[in-house]
Amino acid sequence: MPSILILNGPNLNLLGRREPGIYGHTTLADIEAMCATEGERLGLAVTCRQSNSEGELVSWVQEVPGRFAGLILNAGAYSHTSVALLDAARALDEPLIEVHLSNIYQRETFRQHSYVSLAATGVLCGFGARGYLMALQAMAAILADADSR
Ligand code: CA2
Repeated sequence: MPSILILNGPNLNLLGRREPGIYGHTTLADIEAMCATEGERLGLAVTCRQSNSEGELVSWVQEVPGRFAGLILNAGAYSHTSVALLDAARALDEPLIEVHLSNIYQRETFRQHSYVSLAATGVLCGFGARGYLMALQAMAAILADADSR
């Protein structure tokens, strides 16, 4: 069964407790449980990790080759600032799907650019917690396509 790594960046551990108007009421634990269930349905083994540290996220992205078939990444605010995460993401051959809970294009100008997007296979934003499930579905389709070639 292919393994997928889901990484969440800074402050996403606070989900559901503050700013529900922007990010909803779902907690990160809820999202991780939903992803595990959806992964099972799709035949994907899902590993979820969260860090507030840019360096730890970079190290985890570097773990993908050889261990995971794909990466789903919500790098939080580092999406908009981190050339280090972009460089790590660019070193991957595996599919990378970027997720944001909010529609970053409806928000402040500084959130409307993502370095991670430059290395992403695709980007989902504005679908709330459902975006992670959509990313898993897209990942399953991408991996199935690659298998049939
Ligand atoms: O929309 C997204 O998923 C974001 O990646 C969430 C980040 C934000 O910096 C990005 O621009 C867009 C923020 C993560 C959650 O931050 C919270 C802060 C306080 C309370 C709850 C969540």
